[in-house]
Amino acid sequence: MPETTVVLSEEVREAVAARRPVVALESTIIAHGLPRPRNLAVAGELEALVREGGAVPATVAVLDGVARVGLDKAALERVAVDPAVRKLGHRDLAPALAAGVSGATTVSATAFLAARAGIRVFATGGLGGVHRGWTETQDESADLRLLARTRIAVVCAGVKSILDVPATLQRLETLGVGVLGYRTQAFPGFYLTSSGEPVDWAVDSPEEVAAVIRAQDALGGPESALIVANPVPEDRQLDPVLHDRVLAAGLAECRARDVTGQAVTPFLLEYLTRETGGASLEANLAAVRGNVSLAARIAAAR
Ligand code: PSU
Ligand code: MN
Repeated sequence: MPETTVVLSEEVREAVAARRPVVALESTIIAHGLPRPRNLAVAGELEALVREGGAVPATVAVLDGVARVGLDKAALERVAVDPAVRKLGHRDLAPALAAGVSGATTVSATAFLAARAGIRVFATGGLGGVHRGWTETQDESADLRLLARTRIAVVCAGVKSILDVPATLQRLETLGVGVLGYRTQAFPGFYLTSSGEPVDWAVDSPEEVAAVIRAQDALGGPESALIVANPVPEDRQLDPVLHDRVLAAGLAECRARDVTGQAVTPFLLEYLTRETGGASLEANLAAVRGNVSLAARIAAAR
């Protein structure tokens, strides 16, 4: 890749070169997943949490046609406040670079760029996956296919509960993406501590996750991600009854308004925030914070 296609910040470049701990962070959650103006404060807070955990934060985004790994303060602010910032999955990167536009990167685009930059650990809120009603809409997040081809550990609170969680777990199995439950035997439910689905492998410490990453590297073979599924603490989860009720209404609203494609996930996240009086947002933030802190400890344990 030409040196100007993917640009690492000086701090990230030096840390990667010296094999110091680095954690990649996505920017779609900042630009399209959280309400303004809180999103800017959260962006800074997440970077600070990575540092507290002993790692260098590398938030990823595309600015004026340049893919950037590691943003300075001004760039982070642009991602948070500029309404022209688009949502970019992996497949959108080439057209965005060619057109010279700016965009926030989803899990698929972030994982791709972070892995290219030599970063091994990535934290987000909840992954994309198979949407409910998939048989009609064929809406499956590009996150899954990309994670099947990318060697990176992704710390997340499972997949977003707006999705068809059992179908998403099936797809992850088919695609050969490993899933570890972090201190849990149940796959987390994003806003909820548990999705009710089991996981095959559970780990108890950052060191154990690091050992799995080392084993994956030692095995070699086809590249694929490792999902570290870290549940939101029970006392921070969204009330499950409220969750189910508001989500059902949100899904119906989504259909009634014919919201499709890239707009579905931001629409539902915003709907839940509004209709739960902000409670879903707090659960989302608690999950993301926990994931970012854990990712930093995993990166530091490698
Ligand atoms: N996690 C969150 N909030 C978000 C996302 C993740 O807590 O907004 C974003 C991620 O960028 C993920 C995207 O890749 O939602 C999935 O969107 P879609 O379903 O359109 O692929
Ligand atoms: Mn989608």
